Amino acid sequence: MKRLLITGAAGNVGKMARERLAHLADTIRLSDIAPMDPAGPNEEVIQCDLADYDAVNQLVQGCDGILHLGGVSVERTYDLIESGNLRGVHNLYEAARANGMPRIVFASSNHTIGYYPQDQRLTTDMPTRPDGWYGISKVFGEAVAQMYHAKFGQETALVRIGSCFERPVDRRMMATWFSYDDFCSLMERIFAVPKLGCPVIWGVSANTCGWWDNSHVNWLGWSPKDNSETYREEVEKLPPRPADAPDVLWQGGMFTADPIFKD
Ligand code: NAI
Ligand code: 15L
Repeated sequence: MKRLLITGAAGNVGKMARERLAHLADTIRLSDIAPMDPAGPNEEVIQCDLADYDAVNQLVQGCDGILHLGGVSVERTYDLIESGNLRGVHNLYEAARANGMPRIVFASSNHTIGYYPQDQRLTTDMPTRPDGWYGISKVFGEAVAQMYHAKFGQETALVRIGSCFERPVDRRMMATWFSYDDFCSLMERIFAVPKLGCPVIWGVSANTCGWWDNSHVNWLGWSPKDNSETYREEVEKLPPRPADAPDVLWQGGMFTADPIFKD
């Protein structure tokens, strides 16, 4: 690839991707609404709001791949989510259509299916059950990507990320953990395969007690290597949770207990 755009580059996953995915393109273009570290060699840094179409259109120009991590990443007010995640996704897909349809990775979320119980195993063809406006915004993003694929042939990997952190830090994450190594190897495969289409992919490591079946994307040639069991001992030391706690009942965990935020 000549130029890969990473949105949300000031965020947790964005900073990790900046460090670890530089080899994917000659130039990495980094963008966020928040300030970022200055550009290093082979980097471009452009601060912009995803809700501003003209800025996003300029941002996408000259890019042949996009890792779209930018947007509101937790439950917030509808207005905030509308701006970053609804208008932002609209702007990104319209800008991509105007600029040669670079392949996109859309950072979707397990909160698209947060209201499934933890004792159910899921495939990606099951109906969504979002657990808040944040989850709804990710369902919206997936639908936008699918429509742009059907209408225009725009390719997107819809990666429903579980919990992308250095290590699992609670019991629920024993099922949802997505290690940085596995995240990076998935990105490598997504940008390497000759034909991608618009698959939904669970962004999760090879956790023994995981909930999600990725067998429909075996053709990607991606095998996650990490397993949360490595951290079982430290996670089991945490205080036990009540049997009726949201993070024990629901795949979306504590997000299911969030209110509808008004400010
Ligand atoms: P984060 O909140 O650390 O990073 C998101 C970045 O997007 C922030 O730096 C923020 O400034 C930027 N942003 C927000 N609104 C924006 C706007 N209007 N214009 C431009 N930039 C804007 O989130 P994190 O953890 O790095 O996640 C990255 C992506 O992956 C997010 O889209 C999140 O929804 C998704 N995801 C992450 C998971 C995780 O476990 N970290 C799990 C599931 C999904
Ligand atoms: C998400 O979608 C969030 O962006 C992230 O902050 C985590 O909370 C993650 O899901 C999770 O469910 O663990």
